[in-house]
Amino acid sequence: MTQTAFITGATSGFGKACAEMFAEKGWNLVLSGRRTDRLEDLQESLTSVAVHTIQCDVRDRTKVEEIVKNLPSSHEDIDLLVNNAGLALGLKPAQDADLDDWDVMVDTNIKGLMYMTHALLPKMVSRGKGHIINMGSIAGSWPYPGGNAYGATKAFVEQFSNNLRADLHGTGIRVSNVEPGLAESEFSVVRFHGDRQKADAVYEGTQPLTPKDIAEIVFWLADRPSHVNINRLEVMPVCQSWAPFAIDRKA
Ligand code: NDP
Ligand code: 8X3
Repeated sequence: MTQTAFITGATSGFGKACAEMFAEKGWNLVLSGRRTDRLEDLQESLTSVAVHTIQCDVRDRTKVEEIVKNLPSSHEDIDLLVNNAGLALGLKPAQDADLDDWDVMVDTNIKGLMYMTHALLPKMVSRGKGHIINMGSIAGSWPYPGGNAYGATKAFVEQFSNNLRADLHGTGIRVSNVEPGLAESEFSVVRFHGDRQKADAVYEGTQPLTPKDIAEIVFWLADRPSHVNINRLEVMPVCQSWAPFAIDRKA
């Protein structure tokens, strides 16, 4: 029986790589994002499976509810939701950060993920089948300067994932949180508001994770036998690890 995955943020980076990976493995797909040209390109390139694309801003609660309610019959049984749409904006210390950036991160990474989950869960529960894979981050567990609101949104994703598991006990629905570290995508271009030079500098001299690395992990999680739930999976490139605690020493 062909399975169907709903991947948010499929127009770039991890989401696009997941779309390609799941298509290669024969899954039918619902792909969403805001950029219609990218969705059209995906629709054209992924010809081996049934692909349904939806232009949707996950911050729009009414729209999210509407698109889920109006899924075509060919794609209405969602076996996997990859809650991937998200972003970081800014890397300034909290005292200098732009409050609008914080609003967008909270609205997308927290509220958008909640809206998608809330819209799709009832059907999964009634079918007694489903898997939600949330895209967290190492920033949800480990603080770093400038991570402020972004890291906090990903900490929400981690705890929300755990609490979903508690609520879904006995339903057969699986929930996993993937927590990647440094990975090259459009993430840093977005974080630095389009400043490509600043974005490139993030990866200079490193071998970061690739979107394909993450897609392989997401597929592996989904492909475990149905009695196996990976709760959280943290992954960094080898070139990344932790720094010592910062200590302010007065002379
Ligand atoms: P990209 O910027 O390459 O992709 C982000 C995707 O999210 C795009 O498809 C974008 O689509 C979509 N998106 C952003 N805002 C919205 C919105 N309001 N509504 C709908 N879709 C939206 O970054 P990544 O692939 O790297 O990021 C994917 C996820 O992985 C994010 O949640 C990010 O926080 C997380 N992550 C990234 C890491 C990294 O180092 N790259 C590490 C750890 C986690 P569009 O603009 O078309 O709407
Ligand atoms: C993205 C990874 O380290 O830039 O979530 O926050 S990091």
